[in-house]
Amino acid sequence: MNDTLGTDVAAEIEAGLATLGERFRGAFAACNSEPELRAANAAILGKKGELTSLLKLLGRVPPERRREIGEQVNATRARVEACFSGRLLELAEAARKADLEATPFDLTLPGRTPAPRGHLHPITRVKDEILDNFRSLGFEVAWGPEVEHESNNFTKLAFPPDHPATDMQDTFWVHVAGAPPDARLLLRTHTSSVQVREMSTHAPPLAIVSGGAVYRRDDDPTHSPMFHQIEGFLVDERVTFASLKGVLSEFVRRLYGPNVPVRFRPSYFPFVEPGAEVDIGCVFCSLDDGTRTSCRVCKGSGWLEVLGSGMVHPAVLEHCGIDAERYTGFAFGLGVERVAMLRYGIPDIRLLFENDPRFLAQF
Ligand code: 2NM
Repeated sequence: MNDTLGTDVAAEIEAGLATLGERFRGAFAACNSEPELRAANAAILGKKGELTSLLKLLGRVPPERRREIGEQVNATRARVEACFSGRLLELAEAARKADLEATPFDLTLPGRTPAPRGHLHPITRVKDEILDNFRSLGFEVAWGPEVEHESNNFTKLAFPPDHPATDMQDTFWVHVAGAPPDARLLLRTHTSSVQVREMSTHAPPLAIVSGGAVYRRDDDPTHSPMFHQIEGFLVDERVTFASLKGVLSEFVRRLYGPNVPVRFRPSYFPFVEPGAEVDIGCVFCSLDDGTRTSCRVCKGSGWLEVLGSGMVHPAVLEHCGIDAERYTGFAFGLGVERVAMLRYGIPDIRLLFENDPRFLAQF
C-alpha cells in the first residue's frame, strides 16, 4: 500500500466519524424497547455496522497516523457503548416501574380451567356416615387387619374346623411357606374378627363398632369378592334382647328417618343365639304407585332387610376371656354396599368397584 492511498484511508475514516458524529444519541433515545435498541446498536457496532466498517479500515492507515486515528475510532466506540448501556438501563428501569405500578396480578384468581375437584367414594361416604351414627350412640370405632388369623376369624367365634359356615363363606386363604398348620392366615370373611380382637384385649363394658373390606368367593350382580361390612357389639352386665332392640331401632331411625317402621324377625346367624334380622318399611313403595305388589325393590313384601343381629353366644364371650355368667352382649352387622345401592338406586354392585369416572361423578 502506498502513502497516497494511506492518506485517503485516514481521511475516509475521519469523514466517517464526522458523519456518525453524535447521531447515535438521538437514535438510541428514540428506541422504546430493548430489541429496538439492540437493532439500532447493531447498525453501528454490529458485524456490518457503520463504526465496524471504519474499524476494518484501520489496518490500512499508514503506521505514523494509525495510533491517532485508532484512538479517535476507539473513543467513538466507547461513547456509543456507554450510550447504549445507559439507554438499556433506562429501558429496564422503566419496564420495572411500569410493572410495579400496573394493576397487581391476583395470584388467588382461579385458573381458566380449574382442576376438577375429587370427592370421597360413595362407599367411603356411606361407611363414614354409619360409623358416625354409632359414634353418636356412644360406640367406639376400632380397626383390624384384612389379613387375619384363622383363630380370630373362625375359631374363637365358635366355628368348629368343618362347620358348614366355613364352607358357606368360601374363603381366600393366604399361604405362607413354612407356616405351621395351626397358624393359618386368610383374608377376613367378616369384620367380626375385629370384635374378637377387642373382646380379647379389653374388659367390659364395651361398645365397639368397626368397618372395612371383607373377602368371600362370590361374584354376581349383588355379590362382589371384596365388599365392605360394618359390625358392632355391646357387652356389659344385664344386656338383654331389649337392649338390642332399643339401640338398633334408634340407629335405624337416625339412618332412615324418625318415622320409619322397624321390625325384628327371627333368623339364623353364626355366633349369636337368638339371631334376628332387622327390617324397615320399604322406602320405595311410596315412590312407586303405592301398591306394594309392583315394588321391585322389596318385591311386594313392604319390608327391606337392613341389619343382621343377635345375642352374642356365651361360647364366643368365653373364647375371648369374658365371663359369660356375669356378662351378656348383643352384636349386629350390615353390608355397606347394600345401603349405598338402596340409597342411590345403584342396580349392580360391580359399578361400585370399576372406578369409571362417568359413574363416580354422579355422587
Ligand atoms: C351379623 C349378624 C349377627 C356379629 C357378631 C359378632 C361378635 F363377634 F360379636 F360375635 N360380631 N358381629 C354379627 C351378628 C354380625 O352380621 C350380619
